[in-house]
Amino acid sequence: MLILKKLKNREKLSLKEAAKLYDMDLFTLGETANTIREKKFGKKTYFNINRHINPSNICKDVCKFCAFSAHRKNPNPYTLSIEECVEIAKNAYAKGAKEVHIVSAHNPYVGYEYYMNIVKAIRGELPDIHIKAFTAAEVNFFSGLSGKSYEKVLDDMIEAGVDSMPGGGAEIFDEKIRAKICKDKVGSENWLKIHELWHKRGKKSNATMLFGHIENRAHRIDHILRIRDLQEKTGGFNAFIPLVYQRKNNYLNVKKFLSGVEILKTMAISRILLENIPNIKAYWVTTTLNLSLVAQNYGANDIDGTIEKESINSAAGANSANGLKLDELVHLIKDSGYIPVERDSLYNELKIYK
Ligand code: V47
Repeated sequence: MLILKKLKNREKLSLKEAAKLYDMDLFTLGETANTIREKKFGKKTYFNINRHINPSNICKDVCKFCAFSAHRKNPNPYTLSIEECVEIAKNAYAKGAKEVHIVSAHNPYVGYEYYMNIVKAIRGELPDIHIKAFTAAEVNFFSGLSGKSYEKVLDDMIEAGVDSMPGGGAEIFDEKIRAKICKDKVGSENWLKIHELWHKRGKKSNATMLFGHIENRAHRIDHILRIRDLQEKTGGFNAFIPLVYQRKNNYLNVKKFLSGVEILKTMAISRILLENIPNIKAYWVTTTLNLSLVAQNYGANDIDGTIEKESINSAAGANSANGLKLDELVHLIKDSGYIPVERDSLYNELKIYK
């Protein structure tokens, strides 16, 4: 098969060729993806010790897949004070967390400074912790809120103490699907532009893809290839994270859900098409723990971290509200035949659990 031959020769696939990957059987895809994975990482699987902080769930936007923001199906609005955010970060740090992952709903009532001050206050108390904060969707929202350019917002984030950006808000880049699921959110071009500007500042970020809702396979391929193109220009993405759509408490009326085979094929295809991105993360929160462990054989080399508290996906039905204990994570990776490696947020290895 021509595509397989091209892949073996490490040749770049065109959109048309890439779209045919889903027609291949799972085992061939898995074998191809696993070869790339093992060449890069052997049997190592990365995780980190982190803490998610979601400062507010009050949102000016209405994304149909979202169960986190306060609305009819989840009517419990909250906004944490800056002091509360700092307390959460300090407690997590005391328990071993090396990263805080800060993502908020787009709360228009608290003001631009609120967001920057959360970062400044955490940085002031915890000079060593890695602050991964604010998706490109938030950067776009901050820009509208403050009248500042993307460039200025990103510079302010760096000055406040943000180290890297998470990959959220990408959803699916296809403009027609995007208009149906999250029409007021940052557009695809601007999502990519914001990451490009961030990378130009010498900073790293991740990229996600939300799949398993109303998109089709071609939309996923298109999404992955747009990420591949930007990575070719900047080299600034550390990880690609295919997020499996969670169905509860939201307004997307999805009737057909993905099979495990389709999820694993998507992991494998991500690994195959994104050879230029170092890490493929099977985020255990949306992939489920069991399937994340299987995904290690299908290209994934990272399963995120202990998290401690998770609000966005657990609101939509994921089994992640209270994170995962370190011991459990380590044992699960070991028992599945892989070597657990604690990493920092920039993928430096901190501890190998032999
Ligand atoms: O952008 C919202 C997604 C994302 C649902 O960069 C949903 O390391 C599934 O981006 N079903 C936020 N997904 C989470 C995120 C993330 C997570 C872990 C690590 C990193 C990283 C980034 O959650 C949102 C959106 O795409 N999301 N609702 C849902 N119902």
